[in-house]
Amino acid sequence: MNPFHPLRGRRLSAVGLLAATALLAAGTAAAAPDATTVKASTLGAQAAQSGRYFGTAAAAGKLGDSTYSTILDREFNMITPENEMKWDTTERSRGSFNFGPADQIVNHAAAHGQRMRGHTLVWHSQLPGWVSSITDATTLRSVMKTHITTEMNHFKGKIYAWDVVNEAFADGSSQHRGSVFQNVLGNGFIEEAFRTARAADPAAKLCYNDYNIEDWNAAKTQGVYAMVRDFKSRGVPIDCVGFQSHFGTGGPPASFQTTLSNFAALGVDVQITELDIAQAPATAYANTVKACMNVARCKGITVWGVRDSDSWRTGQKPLLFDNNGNKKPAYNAVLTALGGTPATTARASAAALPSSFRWSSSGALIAPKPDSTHNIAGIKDPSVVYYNGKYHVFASVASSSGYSLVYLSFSDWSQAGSATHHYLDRGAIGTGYRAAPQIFYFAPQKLWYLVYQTGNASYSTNADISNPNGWSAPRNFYASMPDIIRQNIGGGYWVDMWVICDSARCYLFSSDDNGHLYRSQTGLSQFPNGFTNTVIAAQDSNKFALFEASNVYKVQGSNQYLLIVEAIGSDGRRYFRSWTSGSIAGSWTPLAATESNPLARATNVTFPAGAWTKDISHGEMIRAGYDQTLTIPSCRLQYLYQGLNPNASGNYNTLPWRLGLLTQTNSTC
Ligand code: G2I
Repeated sequence: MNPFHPLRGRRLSAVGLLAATALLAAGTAAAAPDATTVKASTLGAQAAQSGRYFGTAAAAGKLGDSTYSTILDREFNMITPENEMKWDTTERSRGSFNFGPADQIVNHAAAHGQRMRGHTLVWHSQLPGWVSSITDATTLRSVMKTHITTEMNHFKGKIYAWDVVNEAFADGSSQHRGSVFQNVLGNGFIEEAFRTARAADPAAKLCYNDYNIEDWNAAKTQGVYAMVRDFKSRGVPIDCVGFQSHFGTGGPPASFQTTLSNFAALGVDVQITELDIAQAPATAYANTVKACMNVARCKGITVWGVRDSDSWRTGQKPLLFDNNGNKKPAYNAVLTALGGTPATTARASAAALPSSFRWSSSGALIAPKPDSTHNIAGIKDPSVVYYNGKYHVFASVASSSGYSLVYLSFSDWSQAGSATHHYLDRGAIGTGYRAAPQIFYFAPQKLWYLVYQTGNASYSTNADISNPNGWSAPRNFYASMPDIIRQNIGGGYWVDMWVICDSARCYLFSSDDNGHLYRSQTGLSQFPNGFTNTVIAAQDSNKFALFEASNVYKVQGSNQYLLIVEAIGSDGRRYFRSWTSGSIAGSWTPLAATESNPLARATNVTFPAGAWTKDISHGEMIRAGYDQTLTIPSCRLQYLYQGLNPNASGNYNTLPWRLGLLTQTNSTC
């Protein structure tokens, strides 16, 4: 953001304004992606294009294996812990809970924007002896209730769907199998488990999960179907059925799609939850995926492991990646069946993002809260992460005497307006010019970073994002303004510092209110030190077309980065332009980059709660994770922005900026 410049009321001529736009392009620029033909090049991103997910089972002990985690984070946007949420890990002895291994996976998923399936709460297998030896119904009922409630409470808000009961039906039969739950509690134990689960976490989807229920003609399938039909007719809470899909070389039975659609017709989602196929024939995998794609309520597919060497049936080589992490023929068959293009022929610019956008805006959700020492007129430049069940918002607060920073947190946007505002100048960050914050978790150091402008590019760190007093005193990224900025800044201001990292480097972007976007870099292991090699990443001869407030993000499940930059339109109003690139330091290809096809401008935003602003100005996307990779989802984007009463005028620093939330309305998921 521009702290000093009184640009309001300025009207610019549209003629020739954007025609003059020319971004620096290093290397060959790809053609602009066409939203109607572009295909994604990873399983998760491709599944997302039809509103589905593509997941895998993962093991906590393998997250440190970089081949494994690279594939995990590139390809999959749903994770099921392979063993870590099972009873023999989570409650090995009565009342003594251990969520450590599962937390590792949940934290990894949160940091990488992946959703989670919870597996599993009530299962006859991997059950500690102290449970299976219970003979008294009152005790077992109480033990089961405590187990479900404690585990679901621990992971509340972090699990998309729970396998509440697993494998309760007998092989080759339509009856329940024998188990301590069946034998001691009787047929009603499944219903009891589901009712307990709904009470524990009403937001999670509750699934019944089993194997050998894929063939519509099998007695076991009919038994589970009758149970789900009965539950739905009596209002027993059940939302989904998981078909494990551990197949032999022939793949799914011919009736699999019929089975999926018949269950879906009962009013539940269906999911393929543990897919693996002996020898991984490409056709068998493709047939499985097609069965899901042809059923609207088939919400996603999870394979049971990453590489063949990770599989519980490793000798049968049943997965999509070989022991070295190479894609097998079945991988391309799956990507194609999901509607994608195999990576060998995919275009470098493949993106899940559309090339035009439409949004709906909230009303003004967050207004300044002046106090006796903060005579604040506007709240601006928000940065936001969703972490630990809360939105954490950092913003500039502006008054006639200058700028400082504020922090607030809330669990739901409906509570944003009532959240307490903590002024960060009360702590070590101190008073004076501090503005335009950016928040992220730097995973390699297990530290939160707050990056902001002070005249230099500065940062503070904190081990606990929720503690406003925990921030360190400001330090600078640069000894002084880099020469290239000094030479190009003209009459502008050095503003809006923005850090993003890939697996090797961190990059620091900044703007100069004079038509230049700068980029410096340092090694991931050197961060926050060593920013050097400052270059002009993008420029425009019309400074208003490439003004300030740039953000750069990784698009989840794709090889794409998104750049957005705030511009001042021919009507004098703020709006955003966008570009994509295959790498952070690469060339930027226009996506929605004009006044008539903007990323976000008052002209492509509807205001159901009233058109409270004509400016869509400095803000931040709601990210899929919270770490230094700044990953955003590829669909249903949300952008927290600053807006302004169109009739406001006067000193730029005392304008009544408020924060509102845009939600994308033209995504396909
Ligand atoms: O059996 C295949 C799957 C069938 N449906 C339910 C799933 O939860 C089940 O997964 C497998 C895991 O893939 C295995 O990894 O469940 C097995 C246990 O029933 C898991 O095996 C266990 C071994 O039995 C343990 O000895 C071992 O310590 O894996 C553990 C961790 O490697």
